[in-house]
Amino acid sequence: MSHRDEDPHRDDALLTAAHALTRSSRTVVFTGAGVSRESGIPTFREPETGLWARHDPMQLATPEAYRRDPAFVWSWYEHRFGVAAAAEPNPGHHAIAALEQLLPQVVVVTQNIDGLHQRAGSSHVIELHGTMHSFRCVDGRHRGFGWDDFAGQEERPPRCPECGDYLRPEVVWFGEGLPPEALSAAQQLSAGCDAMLVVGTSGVVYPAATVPLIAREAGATVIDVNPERDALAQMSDVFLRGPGGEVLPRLLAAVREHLGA
Ligand code: BV8
Repeated sequence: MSHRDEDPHRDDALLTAAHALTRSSRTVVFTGAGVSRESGIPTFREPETGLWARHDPMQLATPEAYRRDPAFVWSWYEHRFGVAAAAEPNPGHHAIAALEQLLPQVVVVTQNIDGLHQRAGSSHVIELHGTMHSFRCVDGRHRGFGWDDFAGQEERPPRCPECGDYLRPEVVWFGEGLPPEALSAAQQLSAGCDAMLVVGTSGVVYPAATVPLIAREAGATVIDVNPERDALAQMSDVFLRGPGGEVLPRLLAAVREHLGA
């Protein structure tokens, strides 16, 4: 299929994408920070506000930063947890969840840690970079703690209820390996999918960024949804320019129309 870099307001690009999705028996939706942008959660490419305005997230999301100043890094996650808790899934998240009712198999592979896909109703979500909703002690011996497990503690970062070591979020920091089972599941699904819908990612963070490349190598139709025409748009079969919260509901409507649903 030739590359189509079209304005999603022109029907042909949207119809091409909808047609590819309706013919797909195994669909992967690969998302990054951009899919949560319209829920009010800043992407990594936008300057943070407040305390973190002078910091590059790439410098904060590292084990070194946590070792250097655990309380500061912890406060960044506590802030982001509050932003995510106050946020609502946007129409883009909901459209992705609705695809599950229309297509045979839809799996979401996300780089995000905000949990908004699950809150929108997506039932099969692979979190490549972990989650901010679960914590472990620094050496990883005790895992799966929730915020309620240390609500009574004043100290920040809180201490592991089992061993007293500092707790940290169960996210993947730069320089840390991705959860092997999540990464291999994502790579296998990408190698076996017929269509991949890529939403809101700059595609610069590896090895997550290999996900759409694996899909393309396997012959899947790759559809990229992004306001910016970036490197991923170049390698996609269809590029739908625009914010996910606007483009995805239109794409969902076109899929419904295709299916006569
Ligand atoms: C590792 C969790 C080794 C934490 C994150 C080659 C191979 C392997 C590794 C590397 C490599 N080269 C370099 C590396 C190292 C590094 C890396 O990739 N660095 C980059 C910067 C070059 N990778 C790693 O360190 C990884 N680990 O390789 O370890 C190893 C292996 C085994 C054993 C031990 C060690 C770990 C990477 C994971 C880091 N953790 N997140 C947290 O969230 O706090 S990454 C974090 O940043 C996010 O999760 C996300 O993945 C990434 C930012 O990417 P995006 O999601 O794409 O967001 P971004 O802001 O960049 O872009 C937003 C997009 O949305 C834009 O395109 C924008 O146009 C668009 N947009 C805006 N508005 C909207 C929109 N789209 C739609 N709608 C809108 N409204």
